[in-house]
Amino acid sequence: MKTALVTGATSGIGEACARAFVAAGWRVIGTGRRAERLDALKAELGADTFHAAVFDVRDEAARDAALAALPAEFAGIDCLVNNAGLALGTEPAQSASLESWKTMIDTNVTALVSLTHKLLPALVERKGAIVNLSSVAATYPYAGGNVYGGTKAFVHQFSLGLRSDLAGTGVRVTSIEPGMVETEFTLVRTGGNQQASDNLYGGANPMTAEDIAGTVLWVATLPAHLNINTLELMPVSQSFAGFQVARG
Ligand code: NDP
Ligand code: 8X3
Repeated sequence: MKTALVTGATSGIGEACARAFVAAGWRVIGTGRRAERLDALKAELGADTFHAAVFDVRDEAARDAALAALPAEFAGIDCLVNNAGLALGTEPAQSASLESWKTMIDTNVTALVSLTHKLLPALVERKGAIVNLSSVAATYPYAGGNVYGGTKAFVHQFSLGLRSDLAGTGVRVTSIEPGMVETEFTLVRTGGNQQASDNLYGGANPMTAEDIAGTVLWVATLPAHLNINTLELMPVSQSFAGFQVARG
């Protein structure tokens, strides 16, 4: 039985990944700050297959304590799903909050890098897999995407760099780059504005967390000689628009 560690399993894509991996016969360590949600997932999925690890990904001491306390059967990690992340705000850079920028960098970049660094030796030993959640925002800039897009571009390029360094180890690395997925993402981004979230997803037939979880599971369970480097997904309703021109 293989084990996946999924960061950000209290909601959205991470929660769907936990369900998908367990349904496929994996053990899952699910992480997040909201203990009650992880407890509910544990009650649903069973303590034999789901372990709740409650910590803020930015808190390395709390993370290390949670990893050190893993039950023996969850201690060998075969797949790291670096999913925990967020966008904060849609303001233009010139009026954005520096605190929000730092929170996005600390969460989406620094914490992801730090956890990956921590688990790499074990992943090499087990010829494991790393699946990183980037975004279409890594490639396509949009107004108000500033630092969020920058963090996801980092995740994309870090994933490719990892592949280079891991040559010959058998460890697989993938950058998953979704467009619009209906989760709590927009609620978080707007500071809890349900109307803004409903307006964005309403009538758009967006992707679901389950769509992305199915893709993450597919990537992680491909034959061992195959590596998906990057995988970009959008709902059919979402596509590209042209450049803007400021006149006058
Ligand atoms: P959600 O807001 O639904 O879920 C985010 C998850 O990240 C939660 O479980 C949350 O847990 C966790 N998280 C955030 N900050 C921290 C922290 N400091 N410490 C621990 N856990 C944290 O959003 P999504 O499921 O949509 O997002 C998952 C990933 O997918 C993110 O990296 C996002 O950037 C990416 N993505 C999302 C897209 C979308 O359209 N929804 C599109 C492309 C990429 P908790 O709050 O309990 O700590
Ligand atoms: C989230 C997708 O398009 O809202 O990463 O930036 S988008």
